Amino acid sequence: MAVNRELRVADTHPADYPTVQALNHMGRLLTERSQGRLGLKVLHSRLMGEEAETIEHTRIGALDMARVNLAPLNGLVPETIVPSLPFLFRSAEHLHNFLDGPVGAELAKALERRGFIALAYYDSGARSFYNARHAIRRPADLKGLRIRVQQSPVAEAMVQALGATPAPLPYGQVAVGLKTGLIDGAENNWPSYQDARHFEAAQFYSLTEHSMAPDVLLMSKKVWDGLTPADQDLIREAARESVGTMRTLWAAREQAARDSMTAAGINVNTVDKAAFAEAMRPLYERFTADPRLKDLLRRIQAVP
Ligand code: GTR
Repeated sequence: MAVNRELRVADTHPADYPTVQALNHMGRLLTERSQGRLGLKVLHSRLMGEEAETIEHTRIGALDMARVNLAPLNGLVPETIVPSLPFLFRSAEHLHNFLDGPVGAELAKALERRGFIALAYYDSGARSFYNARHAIRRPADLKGLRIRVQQSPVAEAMVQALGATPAPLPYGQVAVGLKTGLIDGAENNWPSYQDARHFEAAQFYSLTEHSMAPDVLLMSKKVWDGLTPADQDLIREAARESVGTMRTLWAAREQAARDSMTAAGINVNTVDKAAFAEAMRPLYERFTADPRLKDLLRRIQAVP
């Protein structure tokens, strides 16, 4: 169907990544239901630049939407710090209950105050450390390693708490950084580790599962405010429906990536998780000094 107005949405992931597929699904729904008045142009594979740029472009309205992780928003929207804290979510169920409930809606309000309409939260699994040197079993094994982290003060502090040196590089530079030895390792979920080809140089994947910061689909509030309420409803509804698709795709993709990486001979090991949680605990005090954030933390923890 020919589309009248194509909203441009940026995603750094490649065409077959679950987030991109979920956006394609959302675009189809939107076009069908608006009878061709609205659609999505999904600009994947970093076509619109790295995550930090797509966030800024969305904020100022130069881009309509961006699918990003919460961590690179930490500097801009303080409330996003809380769900980016390590060892916060007890399970995917705890995370979903938070995102789908009133506390998730409150986070969306905080994003709105900073110029973003949060249309949907997408799964991003659990992030673990991987590196080119040796298996990481306890925090001391990270000592002295240079580890790439997302561009967020929380992510930097996490690695510092373990005695490693954080390197906040954009996602697109990680594979080369690993290959050239600029960095020793990084941390991410299984699908990113595989699709961004980090496994080629970093062959030790250690199951710290320290962070479950979700992804989010942001729309520019500037663009949003120029739409009719009826079109806003259509967009919200299509985004809401893409979440179920995303969760199904994610669960399958996460397992498939883990299986294929294991079959390819990657060294996978379990860790002493309690020791990692303990080493990172001081981040809670440091990053939730603001009483509003402390309160948000308590309420996320209290979600069943
Ligand atoms: C991925 C996430 C991306 C990006 C990336 C990174 O898991 O989906 O949005 O934040 O990690 O490490 O930069």
